[in-house]
Amino acid sequence: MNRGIAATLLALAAAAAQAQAYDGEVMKIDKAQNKLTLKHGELKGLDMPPMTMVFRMQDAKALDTLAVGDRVRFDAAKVGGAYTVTAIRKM
Ligand SMILES: [Cu+2]
Repeated sequence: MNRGIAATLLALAAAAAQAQAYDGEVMKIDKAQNKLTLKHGELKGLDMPPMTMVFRMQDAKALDTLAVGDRVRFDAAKVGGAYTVTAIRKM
């Protein structure tokens, strides 16, 4: 296989692996600190078992759309050493 094509396929596979959305439940919202506490299931992309933990929000305005007890789907990544919610929506 052409090396350029192989590299492209690897990049696409990596992007697909990172694009998965996770299930969670909102436990606490801290608008002043731009933080969100989620109870989440396994996060395969981050190699993390189910737990309750605090995330930083990439988009602070998203906190205005959430309430404690909401079930959500979200994406997360480690950004600058901090676990960060990169996208989130109510179920
Ligand atoms: Cu966690």
